[in-house]
Amino acid sequence: MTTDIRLVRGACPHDCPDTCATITEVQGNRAIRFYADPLHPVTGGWLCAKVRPYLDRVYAPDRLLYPLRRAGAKGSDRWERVAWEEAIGEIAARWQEIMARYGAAAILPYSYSGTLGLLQLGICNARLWNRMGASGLQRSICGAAAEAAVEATLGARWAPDPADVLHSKLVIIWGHNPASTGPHFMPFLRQAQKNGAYVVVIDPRRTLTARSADEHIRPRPATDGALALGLMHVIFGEGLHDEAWLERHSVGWRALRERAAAFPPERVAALTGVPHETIVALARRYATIRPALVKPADGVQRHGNGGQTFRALCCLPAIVGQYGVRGGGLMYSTSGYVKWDAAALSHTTQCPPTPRVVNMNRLGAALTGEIADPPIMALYVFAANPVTSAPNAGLIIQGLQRNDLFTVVHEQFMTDTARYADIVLPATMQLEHVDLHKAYGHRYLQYNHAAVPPPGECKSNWDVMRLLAGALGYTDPWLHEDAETAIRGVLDATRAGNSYLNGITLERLQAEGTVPLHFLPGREVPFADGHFPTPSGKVELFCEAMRAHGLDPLPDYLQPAEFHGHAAQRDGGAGSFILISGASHHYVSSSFANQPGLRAKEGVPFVEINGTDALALGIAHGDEVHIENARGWCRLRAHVTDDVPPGVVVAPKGPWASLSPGGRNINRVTPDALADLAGQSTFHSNLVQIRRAP
Ligand SMILES: Nc1nc2c(c(=O)[nH]1)N[C@H]1C(S)=C(S)[C@@H](COP(=O)(O)OP(=O)(O)OC[C@H]3O[C@@H](n4cnc5c(=O)[nH]c(N)nc54)[C@H](O)[C@@H]3O)O[C@H]1N2
Ligand SMILES: Nc1nc2c(c(=O)[nH]1)N[C@H]1C(S)=C(S)[C@@H](COP(=O)(O)OP(=O)(O)OC[C@H]3O[C@@H](n4cnc5c(=O)[nH]c(N)nc54)[C@H](O)[C@@H]3O)O[C@H]1N2
Ligand code: SF4
Ligand SMILES: [Mo]
Repeated sequence: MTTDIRLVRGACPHDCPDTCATITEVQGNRAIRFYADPLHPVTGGWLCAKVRPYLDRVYAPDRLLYPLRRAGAKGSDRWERVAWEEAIGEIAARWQEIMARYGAAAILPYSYSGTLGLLQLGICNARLWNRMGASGLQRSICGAAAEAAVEATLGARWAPDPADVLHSKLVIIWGHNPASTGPHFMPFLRQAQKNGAYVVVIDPRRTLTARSADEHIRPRPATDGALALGLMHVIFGEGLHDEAWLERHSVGWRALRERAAAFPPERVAALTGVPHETIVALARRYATIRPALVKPADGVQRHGNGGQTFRALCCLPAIVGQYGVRGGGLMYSTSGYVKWDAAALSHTTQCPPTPRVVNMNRLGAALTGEIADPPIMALYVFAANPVTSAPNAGLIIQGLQRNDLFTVVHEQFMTDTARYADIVLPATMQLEHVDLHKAYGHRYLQYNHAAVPPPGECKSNWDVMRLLAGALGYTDPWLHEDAETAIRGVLDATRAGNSYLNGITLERLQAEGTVPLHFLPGREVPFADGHFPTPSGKVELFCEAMRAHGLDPLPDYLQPAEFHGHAAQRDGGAGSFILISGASHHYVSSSFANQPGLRAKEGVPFVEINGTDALALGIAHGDEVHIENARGWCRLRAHVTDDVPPGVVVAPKGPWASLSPGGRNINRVTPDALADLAGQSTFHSNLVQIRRAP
C-alpha cells in the first residue's frame, strides 16, 4: 500500500549567507525527495552542490544513532553503546562533582556553526550554560573583527537585498568568493554584469569568482588595509571625494584624509604588489562610476590586522558618498536587522553572571594550562568540530587527551572531535527538528518544520539541553519549554522592539515558510535616511570607540606579527610561504567532508602552489608535499597552478584529519594568535615551509 506524499517546508541550516528555502517530499516516515523552493526570491529554485544530495547525509550509513561511552584510550575510537538515561545521568553526575570542587566556570560549552538556527544554536548555546554559571565562549573564529568594525563604523550590520546589485554599475568583491561561499548571489551579479556593471575581484587567489570578473586584482595577503588607504589617497588627492556628503554624514574625514596622505600609490604598490597604475585606475573608477558597491566577506579579515583592514573597507563608501544609495554602499551582512531579544533568548537576569569568557581560537591553549583558576575540567561540544576546524589543532588534541578532562560531544557523525570524547550523543538533522532561521545574506526569515522522525535514538540539541537541565535539578520553565514555545517566546519578545518583524508571527512563519522582513517606506536601502546608529549618528571614520580596543581611531595598515621580518617580495623557493586556507567548494567548513559523493568531487586534500615555486622546490603536480611550521605539520597533494601567486599557497579548509593522508589536516599548522580586534582568528596570517614528501 502506498501512502500519500507530503511536502514539508524547511531551511538550509548551514553556515552560508544564502539560507535557502527547501522542500522535503515525505512518504510515510521517509524523506524521498529534497529540493529548493522554486518561489523563493534568492534560492531561485536551486540548491548548491553541497546540499542538493542532502538525503545522502540524512540517510548516511555512518550516522550516529545511539549514545556511546568511551571503551578504550581517548581517541582510540573504541565505544560501547549506552542508554540515554545512563549517559545523561553520568554527565550530570560528573558536572556536579566538578561544580562542587572547582565551580561551574570549570565547565566550557563549545559550539559554533553546524547549524545557525535560533533554537538549535542560539537558545542552546545560552540558556543552560547561563543557568549553570559555566564559562562563556568568545565566538570569534569566523567574522568577529568585521562585525565589530562594521558596528563601530556604521552602527549596525545592515546590508542591501542581494537583488539591489542589479542597480550597481561597479561592484568590488573584496576578499570574498561567493561563487563557492554564497552562490545565490552569482545570478544577480551575472545579470548586473550583463547590464553593464564592471566587476572587480580583489583576492590573492584566482578564485571561481575571480574567473568571471572584469578585473582581478591580487594584493599580497593582509595588505588590503594599505590598498584601501591608497585608494583614498588618490580619491582625496584628485578631489574626487564627496565633500558635501562627508560634511553632513561623517566624523573625522579630514583626519582620515591626512592618514591616507601617508599612503601614496608608490608606497602602496610596494606594500601590496599591486601595480601603481592599477591602484590609480581603481580609485578613479570607484570615485566616478555610480552606484558603486563594495562586497567584502570574512576571508580578508582572518589576519592579524583584520580589524583595521575591515575598518578601512567600511570607510570607502563614505568617501565617495555611496551609503544610502540603491546599488551602492557596503554589502557585508544582513544579520543586524534582527537581533534576537537577549533577555528572552538567554534569561540572563535569572542566572548567575558569566564567570569568564574563553576565546574559542585559544581552545588548545585553554585546555593545556592557559586558563586556570579554575582549569577547564569539562567540555561540551555541539554543532562544532574544533579538531578539524579550529586553529592549532595539535594543541587541541593534546588538551583533549588529558585524562582528567571530561568531554561530551553531541554530533551527527563520528568526527575528528567526537573521537576524543568520553561520551558521544547522537544528534538530529534539520529534517528531524524544528527551527527558525534568519539569514546573513538576505532579508527573509525561514521556518523549518520537522519532516521526518529522528532515526535511531537521535535527539535535537534543545531536547538534550532539556534532559540535562532536568538531571541537574533545574526546574525553571524556560529550560523545559517545548521547541515551538521557546521559538515563539524569543520571536514575540524581539518583535515588540523591532519594526523589521512587524506582522511576523510564528503562525505566519509556519504557514508561509519564507517571510520577508518588514521595511518601513524609505528604509529598504540601508542608511537611506542619512542616519547611522552610532554614538554620533554619523559614519565614524574617526572612531573614538576603537581606543577601548587598543586601536587607533583611524583605520591604518600594520603588518600582522606573524609576517614580521618576512620578505615582502619573495624570490621563490627559499624561505617560507604565506598559507591561505579559505572555503572549499564542496564542504561547509568540515561539514559534508565525510560524504563520499562530495569527497569524490573535491578530491584528495590539496595545496595550490605557483609553478615558479614548485620548480624551485622540485615539486611536480600531484606530488605529495610536507607542510610544516613550529605549530605542526600535515601532508597534502600539490596542485601546481598560477591561480596562486608566487610566495602564496592555498589549501582549503574542511577535510577531516581522520580522512586525510597522515591523519592530519591543515589546521595542524594554522595560528591560534588573535587579531587586532574582537579576538578574531588569524588563520591566513600563517607562514609555512613546504617540501616534497619523501
Ligand atoms: N562552499 C563553502 N561555502 C561556505 C563555507 C565553506 O567552507 N565552503 N564556509 C562558510 C563560512 S563559515 C563563511 S565564514 C563564509 C566565508 O565566505 P568567504 O569569506 O567568501 O570565504 P573564504 O574562502 O573564507 O575567504 C574568501 C577569500 O578571501 C581570500 N583572502 C584571504 N586572505 C586575503 C587577503 O589578505 N586579502 C584579500 N583580498 N583576500 C584574501 C581568500 O583567498 C578567499 O578566496 O562562507 C560560508 N560558505
Ligand atoms: N584553516 C581554516 N579553518 C577554518 C576557517 C578558515 O578560514 N581556515 N574558517 C573558520 C570558520 S569561518 C568557521 S565558521 C569555523 C566553523 O567551524 P565549526 O563551527 O566547528 O563547523 P564545522 O567544522 O562545519 O562543524 C560543525 C559540526 O556540527 C555538526 N552539526 C550540524 N548540525 C548539528 C546539530 O543540529 N546538532 C549538533 N549537535 N551538531 C550538528 C556537524 O555534523 C559538524 O560536524 O571553521 C573555521 N575553520
Ligand atoms: S549551503 Fe548555502 S547555497 Fe547551499 S543550500 Fe545551504 S544555504 Fe543554499
Ligand atoms: Mo565562518
